[in-house]
Amino acid sequence: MSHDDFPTDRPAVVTCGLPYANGDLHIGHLRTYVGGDVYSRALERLGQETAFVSGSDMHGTPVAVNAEQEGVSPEAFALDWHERYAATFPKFNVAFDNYGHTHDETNTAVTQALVRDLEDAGHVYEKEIMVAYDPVDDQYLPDRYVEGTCPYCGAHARGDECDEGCQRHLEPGEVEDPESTITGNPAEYRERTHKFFAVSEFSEYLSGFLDRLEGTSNARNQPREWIEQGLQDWCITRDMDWGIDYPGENPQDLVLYVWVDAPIEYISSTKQYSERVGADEFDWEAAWTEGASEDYPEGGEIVHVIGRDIIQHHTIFWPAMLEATGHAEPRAVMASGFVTLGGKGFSTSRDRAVWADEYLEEGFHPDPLRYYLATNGGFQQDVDFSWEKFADRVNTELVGTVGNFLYRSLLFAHRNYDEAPVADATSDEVEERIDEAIADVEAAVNDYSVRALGDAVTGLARFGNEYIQRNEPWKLVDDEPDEAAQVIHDCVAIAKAIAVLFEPIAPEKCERLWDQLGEDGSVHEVTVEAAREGPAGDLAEPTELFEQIEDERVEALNEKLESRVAEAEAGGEDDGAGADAVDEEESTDDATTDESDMTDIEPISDDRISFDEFQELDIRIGRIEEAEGIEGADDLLRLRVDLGAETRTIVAGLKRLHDVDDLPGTKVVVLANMEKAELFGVESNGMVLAAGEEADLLTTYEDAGPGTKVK
Ligand code: B3M
Ligand code: ZN
Repeated sequence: MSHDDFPTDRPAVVTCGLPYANGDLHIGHLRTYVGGDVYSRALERLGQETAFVSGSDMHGTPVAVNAEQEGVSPEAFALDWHERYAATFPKFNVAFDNYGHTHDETNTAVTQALVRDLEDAGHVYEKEIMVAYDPVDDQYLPDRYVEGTCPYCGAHARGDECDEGCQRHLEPGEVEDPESTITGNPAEYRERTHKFFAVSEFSEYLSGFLDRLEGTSNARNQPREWIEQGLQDWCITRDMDWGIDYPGENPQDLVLYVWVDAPIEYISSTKQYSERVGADEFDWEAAWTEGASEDYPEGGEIVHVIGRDIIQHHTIFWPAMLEATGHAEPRAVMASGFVTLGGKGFSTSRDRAVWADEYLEEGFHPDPLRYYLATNGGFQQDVDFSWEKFADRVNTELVGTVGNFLYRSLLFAHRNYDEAPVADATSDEVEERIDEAIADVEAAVNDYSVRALGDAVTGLARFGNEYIQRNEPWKLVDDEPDEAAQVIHDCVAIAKAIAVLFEPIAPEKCERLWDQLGEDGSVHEVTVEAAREGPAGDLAEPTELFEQIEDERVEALNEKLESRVAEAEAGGEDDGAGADAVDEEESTDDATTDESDMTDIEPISDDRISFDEFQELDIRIGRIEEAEGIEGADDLLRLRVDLGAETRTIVAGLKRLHDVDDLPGTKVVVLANMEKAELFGVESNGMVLAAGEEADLLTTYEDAGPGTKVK
């Protein structure tokens, strides 16, 4: 079966994966939300009735573990983050029709009802399983409370996901050599009775579903392999307090697994939207429930926009749950690649990220970032962020192509004519080119390509520049006023089409353009038909829509980012001497201090290295000659270290932990062939080795002098 092309007569629901309410958003997160927002706006521009929904993911161990580490209740902790997210998305013009959260009444009720339906339909059974348990702390250890080894690939894994290895979802009891993430205690496995959803019964259905599924190809290919390998049933309960109570018979006081109630928030959030605007405007039941609407009994067009790490949940568990309970089948899953920095993944704990707030605090407008995230590479590819690449795209495409066309044509039009529709109609050539751009947008939507949506408009703007250049209206205006008027009319028509077609990507900028064009109402309300209608309004004096980003600005941004990342990394390597770790330590609640004292010893790694690998480390004795602070860095010292053959500058995170004046004369152990790094403008040429949170410096007993090799 193939789906009808968009726009269809059925309502669409575009959803974005719910962010866990447990930490700052960075531009890697934004890629999914911007992608979803661009896509849902594009559907609306095509005239598709669309609800765009999401919410915060409040439950589960990612939230509970972080709340516990901060010494606050998971509810207070998650609500705080939820409110921040709800305030952040609009700042990036990510305009959800409803943004709820999984802990609210709607989602609790919808989730419990759906799980009852699952039980009533006979798809849930009980099973005794082994659950990790911390005997010292007398606590069960679900999901991220436990770490160990992945039974499939041998990588270090969290309890519910092999996040560093094969990316598989792991069932309770699967992780090997378990230990508690909170206390570090080795865990035992204890027998408990849990509820299981019989996903394996849906293998055949899911194979068919994947054949019908649209979106990005990664969302079909990976799950096909999982089905071939044989699906396991899915444990849908957890031994925790934080979560939605399991609805039926529940003597062990279990809550539902977070991945049960999280996707159900897609339904709940749509319901809240319907309740707010009225079912006449948007009917959530008709969109989500099979048979609720006579006109489209199969339900609405459900499009899930997610990160590529949660494909399994959205293409196996979730559609099986929907199928089992008479809900609409998702039409498409768009799974985005990650955003990386210098080729490495973002890391919240290492501060290796470009934060959402940070971007705005730098004074940038959200729309250029939206453009960059939407168009820099295919949606499913990973994208490496750098300020250079960002500035380059902004300067060449937004400023040089789109902005330049708009400004030169609208300025010329405004100076020479009072009103925009200076000719009777748009020329055939331009009308055809606008039609082509509209067709490109339609194709992009049906290909689920947000990048192609951007290309459709830059292509049109490029044509506009070429058109105005070729026709040179400035030469015609005195002697051939009719011809000049036609050219200008055409250019304003192109500008109007750009406003409409670029709205999904740059909504705020396009609204401003709409005003400059003197058009009525809001560009957020029109469809692509408006792009065909030709200009109608009185032109206002144009202003430049996009701002150039200068090279010096890029350099400054890079320096800031690199020092921060390097400092965070140096902090990590010094095992706690960096700013991050110190801050975390300082903010640790008293109640947990004892616990962490007891459990500071990290397990000794099982990953052996060869003697040859060890030989690659050039470790030397050094003597600190000078030590001084570095301007702007709270933790770092600039050391001059005598290594026998030469004296090197080394930056180390020792400032808060040592008396700076005592350091000169101290013998230290130095990793001499450590990669060079620049921290706060100082090049660090080596690494001073230190132990533990207090950065206890390694030294020698006897009189090995500077330069002596450690072996
Ligand atoms: N809260 C976030 C993640 O794993 C998770 C998504 C839920 S979507 C229903 O990326
Ligand atoms: Zn694995």
